[in-house]
Amino acid sequence: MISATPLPLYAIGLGSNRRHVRHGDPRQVLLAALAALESDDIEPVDASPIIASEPLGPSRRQYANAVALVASPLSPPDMLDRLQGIEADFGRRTGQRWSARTLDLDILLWSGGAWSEAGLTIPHPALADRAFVLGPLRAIAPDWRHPLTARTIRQLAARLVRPKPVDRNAEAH
Ligand code: A4P
Ligand code: MG
Repeated sequence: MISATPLPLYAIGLGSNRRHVRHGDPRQVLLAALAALESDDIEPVDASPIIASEPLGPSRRQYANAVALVASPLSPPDMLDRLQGIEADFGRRTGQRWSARTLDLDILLWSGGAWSEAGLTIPHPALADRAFVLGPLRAIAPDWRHPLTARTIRQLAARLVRPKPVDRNAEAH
């Protein structure tokens, strides 16, 4: 009998700011990575547009960023293993935090909720602070609620662009 239980969903963040010798510029790296995600137990559901974003951190090269929604029965640690295998296939250099990279794949959200162990935290801890993640994520999953804050992606994205209120005390002096 075919199970009626829907497969868990993952939101996967993709980033690149280096050319790949075969695939080409970062945008083409992400297109190749989206194709590489599909497998027997990872089913692509949707993909955001690919955006260009200014680098956060020390790297000076622009990034290409996107978010994919995939359905998969894999547990979060198994999904992370799989993503790290794909990163390695794309020639990612490891060891330098925030260095220029050919391909960075992060687990942003999982429909199972939160997960926390050494080396794996879901939701991704920086999710709510990063426009280059929330923008593409809003394009494909605006109503997904962050399991820890209960805010939707649409709300989190709106908070990032809203101007900060004027500090009236500071103004008075
Ligand atoms: N890890 C823990 N939780 C997760 C998760 N939910 N998904 C661990 C994926 N990995 C997770 O990550 C280091 C370790 O995080 C992994 O071994 C895994 O066990 P990494 O990707 O190997 O190292 P990193 O990416 O250099 O460090 P970090 O802190 O993950 O950096 P980020 O947060 O990935 O940021 N600017 C723009 N415009 N666009 C970008 O995409 N990306 C970064 C990297 C910096 N600036 C950027 C962008
Ligand atoms: Mg990362």
